[in-house]
Amino acid sequence: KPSAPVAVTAGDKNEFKSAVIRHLHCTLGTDENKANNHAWWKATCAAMQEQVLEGLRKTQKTHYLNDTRAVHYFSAEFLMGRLLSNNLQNFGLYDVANEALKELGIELADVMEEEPDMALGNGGLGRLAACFIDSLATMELPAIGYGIHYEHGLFRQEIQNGAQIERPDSWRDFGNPWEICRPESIQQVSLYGYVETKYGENGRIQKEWHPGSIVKGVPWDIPVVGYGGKTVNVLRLWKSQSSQYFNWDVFNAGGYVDAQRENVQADTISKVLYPNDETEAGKELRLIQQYFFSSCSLKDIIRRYKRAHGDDWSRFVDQVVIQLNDTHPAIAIPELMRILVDRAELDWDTAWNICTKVFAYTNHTLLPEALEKWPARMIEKILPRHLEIIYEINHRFMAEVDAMWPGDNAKKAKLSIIEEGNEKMVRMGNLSVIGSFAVNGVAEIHSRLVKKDLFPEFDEMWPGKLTNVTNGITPRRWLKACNPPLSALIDKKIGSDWPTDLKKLEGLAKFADNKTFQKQFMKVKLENKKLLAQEIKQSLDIDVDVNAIFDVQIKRLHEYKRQHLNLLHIMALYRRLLENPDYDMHPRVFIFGAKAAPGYKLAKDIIYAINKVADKVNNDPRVKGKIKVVFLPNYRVSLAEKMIPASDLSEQISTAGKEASGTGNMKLALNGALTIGTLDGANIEIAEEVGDENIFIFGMDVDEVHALQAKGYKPLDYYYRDPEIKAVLDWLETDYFTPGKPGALVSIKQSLLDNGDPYMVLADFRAYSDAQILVDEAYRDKERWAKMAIINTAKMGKFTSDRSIKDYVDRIWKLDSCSVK
Ligand code: 26V
Repeated sequence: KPSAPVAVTAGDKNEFKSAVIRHLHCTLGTDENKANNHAWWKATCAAMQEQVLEGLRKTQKTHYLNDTRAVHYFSAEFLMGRLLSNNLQNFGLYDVANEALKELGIELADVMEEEPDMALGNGGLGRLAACFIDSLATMELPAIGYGIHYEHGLFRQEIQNGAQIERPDSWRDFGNPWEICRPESIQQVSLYGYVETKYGENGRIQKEWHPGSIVKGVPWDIPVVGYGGKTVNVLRLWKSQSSQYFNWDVFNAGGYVDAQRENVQADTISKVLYPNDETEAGKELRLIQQYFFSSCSLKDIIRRYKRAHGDDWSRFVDQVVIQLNDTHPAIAIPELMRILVDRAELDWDTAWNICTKVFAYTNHTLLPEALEKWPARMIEKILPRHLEIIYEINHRFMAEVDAMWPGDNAKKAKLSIIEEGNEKMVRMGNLSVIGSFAVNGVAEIHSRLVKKDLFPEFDEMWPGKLTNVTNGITPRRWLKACNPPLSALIDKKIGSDWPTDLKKLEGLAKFADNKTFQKQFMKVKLENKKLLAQEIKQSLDIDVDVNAIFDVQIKRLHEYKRQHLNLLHIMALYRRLLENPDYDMHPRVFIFGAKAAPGYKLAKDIIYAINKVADKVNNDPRVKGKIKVVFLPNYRVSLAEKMIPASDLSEQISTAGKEASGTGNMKLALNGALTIGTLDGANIEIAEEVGDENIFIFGMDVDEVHALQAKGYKPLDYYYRDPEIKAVLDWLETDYFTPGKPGALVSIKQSLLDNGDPYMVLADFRAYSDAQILVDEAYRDKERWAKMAIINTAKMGKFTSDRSIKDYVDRIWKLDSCSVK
């Protein structure tokens, strides 16, 4: 078990201090008098990095000597956020660093604010990957994360006159103190070109891919420090670089010249992270990104394997398991087949047997528009040999389908990797299921729907292959580091080993009725709310009442997440107050954080509407400060760390069946926020843990959603039957919130009425509004609310990512931990 942080000794402190000074002088070329906070930040990181790298060396040596089986987590996204606080905490050096800097006249908190977020992800999927590698290191499991070293992470959001503007994110502009370049492990990746069919001496058909261009993949390693500081794994991110190589053979082959013109500029491959977008723009480069990092990573794994086992492939499946984080790295499946069949010259069946024992796949969404499909023509152009291999995999698989359902062409059409139609498409989900030994969804309900609605035939063909692993979050970042006062209170009550054994929090439940503890717990919440109020004042110049309910919805902006349901309810409250100045409600601050994909028009319109309603409500004296609406720009990991500890109410209001899991729901509940939510994703499991009396569940469940869809959902019925809904929607059409610009908010009304309200906002509105009344009542009873909040924190043990990782290890990866001395 990793030990709790030790008390600060003068020796540690002085050592840390001199390391910081040394780096200020020798790494940064400045001194104590000249250094600004940015320089102090870098020097502090460098001092920390000395210890991190020692841990890394020990870990790598131990894993090498023990020839350990390892999991390789392939993910196009790792949303790491900031690392200094995390690394200090995990090494138990936070207090040491804090006091060392204090003696130098520097505030650690200010220094930490200098660190740019590593925003190499869109949202839940990328942050999950970051939590998972934290847990893997903490649990001393041999693991490596593989991804892309994007030069620009997710765009920075600015709000101008209420509208979202995207600006480039430049997290590395002034250098990143954590990363280490490893030129000794560069890989080469081929693209474009053509395939030559040859006949070997033994009569065997040989395929040779003559690539049109070759790019270099340069690995940059980020150390991943486990809690307790013993195991330090790596996150290996590949940066593309042009190689000198140009294939003159191909060039001279004449006919191919034009095709090769499409050569990508090698260094654009890892230039920018794509936002989850509705639009199809930049598709080709995205596929190249996926292949680029999958191929580099596979070759890296194989190089390491060969160092220990030479050309003997028989032990590969014992040493290597690869987890595919969604279908983004699915092209790794045909890539491994290519390497084994074309390069290592294994026969197809041997190679396929290896492949299907190595890969496991996690599905993160059921939304049809988010399921990846690539035009076969595009794959053929970029990866001609891979398309052949995909066809071969499919051909053999179709024979299996025929054996199971003889002559059933409908089944074949549905299960085929290839979707026939105007344009042939390659279904990456089907490829992933067929090429993996395990497939999992990310919450119970989601996994049930993966089996029942998305892949029912696969479930029938391979019973047990489709399974569930409920998501989790690391309590090191999402409680200990982001909420020090609550952590200290918990330590005092139940001891300090909960960060690695989160079920221990149950020990708080017995104090839920204790008035003193309730007061202490809510005092911490109040202090956190004051800090957030300062942040809100600073960033938006809005004054908020810290005794109001802090009602928080933080997540990507998408119709299925229904920020507009929240907004309609705010407008309804506002209207009630205008109609009846005595309308009885506890003051509320509605706080949003959300980025919209740049091409997602309606999502941007919803952000605009939130900001316009905020302008009006916040400045209307008739409201008497009872409602404030706050949209905090540029929602990101480091902002989440400030918002979550200060939240009273957590909005988890997706249409049932649409949110695969959610992980913000877990972070908020862990920090003592109560959930208002639908029976969707992990909300269901949160309700099971905390009990129905400690959560506000409302609205249709997934069966009711399906039933209403089947019978024909008519949003106009709700519009005409519920005068409040009608009034609020009609309000959007006026220029009340957008003076001089009537109709500026009309697209929201249109999507709900003319476009059929695809996520059934109106159907759930009244239930939501009623649940909000119950929230209001509960909050006014201070003791009742305190008790509920404490129970929420106490019952979150299940949602540690350590538990998720243990599920993966026991049921899928079959890994042993390896302790590092
Ligand atoms: C992608 C796209 C792309 C096209 C436009 C619409 C759209 C909508 C969503 C997505 C995201 C797909 C994958 C994803 O991020 N899923 C999230 O994974 C989290 C971790 O498992 C989970 O908690 C979230 O519920 C799930 O949405």
